[in-house]
Amino acid sequence: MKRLLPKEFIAERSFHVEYLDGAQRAQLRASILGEIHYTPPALAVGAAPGASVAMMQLQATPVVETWLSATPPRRGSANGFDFAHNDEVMFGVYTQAVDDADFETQVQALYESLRHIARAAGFPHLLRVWNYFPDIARARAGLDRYKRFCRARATALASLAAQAHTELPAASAVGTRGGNLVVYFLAGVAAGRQCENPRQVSAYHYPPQYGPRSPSFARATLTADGRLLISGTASIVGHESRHIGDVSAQLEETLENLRALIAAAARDKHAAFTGLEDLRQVKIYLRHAHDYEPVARRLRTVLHPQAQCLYLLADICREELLLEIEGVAGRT
Ligand code: 3EB
Repeated sequence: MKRLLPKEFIAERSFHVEYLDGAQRAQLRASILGEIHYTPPALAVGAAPGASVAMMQLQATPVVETWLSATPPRRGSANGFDFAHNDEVMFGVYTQAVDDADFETQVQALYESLRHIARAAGFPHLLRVWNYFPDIARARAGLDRYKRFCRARATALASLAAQAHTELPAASAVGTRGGNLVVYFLAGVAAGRQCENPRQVSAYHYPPQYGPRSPSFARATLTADGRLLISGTASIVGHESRHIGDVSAQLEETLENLRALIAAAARDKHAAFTGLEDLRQVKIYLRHAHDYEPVARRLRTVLHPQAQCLYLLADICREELLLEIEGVAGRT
């Protein structure tokens, strides 16, 4: 028996994400909060905020990550961000060429703008952030670009990371093979609830071997309407990478992490989901295109038959990691 949702989680679905093809998007154009294109990109169907991310899609049918609003969104732009919002949630996206020498200044400034824009529009609660940039492993002054990114983001988000409780958003930070720095976010009028994974050290408590500032993100955010926005999840137990060089073992460890996170979130917050079968939209980042077939075959056996999957060729932030999986869980 599934527990009923407590009252605080009963709400209309004011937004959701779908992975759609061109024809489906054209019909929904007035409802689009934002859209993220991967390679090959589809034609734009309207004036919604969006970005192109230089990651090759590996599944047979290319799709567009389409964030939809239950009510017609209002759109605007400020400080390099394009955004759209309804009465409950704001979607915003930033695209710029990376400036390698000044990357940390660039990241810190964009995060400060992001917080300012969202707060000023009435969406003070950061729920979920995606971070994509090229050359994630490239070193400068002894630090790779991901560690530099983490240092700059930590500075900008420091006030969200109090000792006992964090208000950090769920996140992904993944390397592209070219293109721009793209950061996009969801922010809410209502706070989400941060969830951590009992199998993993919280990323914001990673020890200094992973960089001078720990990564500023929560493992997942439970939204006010009871959906779980799950951060990029990899074959990490405690804080250490597991199964170096073995993609199928990394996949199983990652699935264990996802199961543990979903179960912990459901237990703590009385939410109506329990396992991998509750994942509705799933993004799978693979370092090597040749891992697509075995990974997709295995995921078809564990995911819900209606789960939408988007496979992307990408660089994971630790060089030994071969895959990373994120998603949205929750009955609709
Ligand atoms: C990890 O668990 C893998 O820095 O925003 C996953 C999700 C990872 C988000 C981020 C990094 C980030 O540490 C990497």
